[in-house]
Amino acid sequence: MRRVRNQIQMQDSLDLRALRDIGLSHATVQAALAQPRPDDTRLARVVEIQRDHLVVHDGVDAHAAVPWPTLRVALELERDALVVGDWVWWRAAASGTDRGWAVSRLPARNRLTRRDPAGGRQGLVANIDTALIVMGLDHDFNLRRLDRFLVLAHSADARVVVVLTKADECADVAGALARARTHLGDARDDIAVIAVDGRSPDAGQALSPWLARGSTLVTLGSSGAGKTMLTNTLTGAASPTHAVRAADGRGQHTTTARTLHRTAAGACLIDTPGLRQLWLDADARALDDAFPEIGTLALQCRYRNCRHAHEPGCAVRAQVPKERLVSFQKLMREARRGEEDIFQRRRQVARMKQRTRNTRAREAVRGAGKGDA
Ligand SMILES: Nc1nc2c(ncn2[C@@H]2O[C@H](COP(=O)(O)OP(=O)(O)OP(=O)(O)O)[C@@H](O)[C@H]2O)c(=O)[nH]1
Ligand SMILES: [Mg+2]
Ligand SMILES: [Zn+2]
Repeated sequence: MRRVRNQIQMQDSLDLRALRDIGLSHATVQAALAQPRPDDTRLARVVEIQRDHLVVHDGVDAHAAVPWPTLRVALELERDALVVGDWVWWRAAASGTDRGWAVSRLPARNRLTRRDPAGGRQGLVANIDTALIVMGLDHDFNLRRLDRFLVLAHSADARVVVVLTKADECADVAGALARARTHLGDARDDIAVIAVDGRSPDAGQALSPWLARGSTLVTLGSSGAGKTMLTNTLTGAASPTHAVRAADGRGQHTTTARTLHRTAAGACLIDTPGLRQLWLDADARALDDAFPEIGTLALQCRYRNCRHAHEPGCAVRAQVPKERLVSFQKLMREARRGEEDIFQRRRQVARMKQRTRNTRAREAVRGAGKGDA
């Protein structure tokens, strides 16, 4: 092991330093050392996924790449895909014009996932320290949606900052902040809630505690919430001069791909497209974790099987803000439905496998019969 480590250090000590700047953590280095390193490869981070290729960054430059055939097959079999934020062993292209290869993937520290409409699991981003849940203080402010994004962030064990944007357009910023704070309650005082004008450099100041060099953040929120505006402010990118979309003529530019950027302070920030449909990839236990106060208070309900609906002596209903309880119950129903779907799908797969086995057995018998004749 030490020999391998020395090898990596000797070859790449400079690169390792550069890689730390794009979010390489100690845990990932450990994982890299524990894995056999494919020939002629270096560590790189996936910073962008396009339809037919990915872009990886080796700490110095960005390179177009495609998954190595064995990795592609393995990912297809696992119904898994590379996501922005993943670390890979990357092999440079033979010639400058070709695409390089993502040869194998390193285990991720965490991964944000959602269900797809078919019930499968879709990876969104990986290796995240902090999730910025972005909500506009216009029509976008919605506490139930906040809870939904919270569960998503919580399942990856990421720190959460609620960023209320468009503070400049809101008459009662203090009121909105207080509503969000009350909604989350003391149980979630680990979550910071801030209001910003996403176009102003002050936003970077307000977020500075989470923008340490080498840490990785992701923006989450619905379309139009101000995720890209905030990303541009934090990265110091010039104000986007995107073409006006003919379809809506509102001059809005909707993000279509997840991409990792470096902020002026040296953090990595992944901007994501607005999630129109966020099917949760969470089970009942994950929800209990994300709403810790409900489980604690439930111990004080008069009835042990209290559903916190109309039962007398319900401690949860008495103390949890109504909107938060409603979103908990809705998410719980959704999670249970999701779990049922999974069991159903497993039964379906088992039936299909059995049918294939039966068919094979029949064919074998028939084949054997022919051999006899
Ligand atoms: N006044 C004001 N406008 C903002 C602020 N943040 C964003 N906007 C505007 O809101 C609109 C949408 O912002 P975007 O950053 O593109 O929204 P988004 O969340 O990236 O949207 P999608 O990419 O579709 O998910 C743009 O016209 C921005 O200029 C803000 O803090 N104040
Ligand atoms: Mg955007
Ligand atoms: Zn109760």
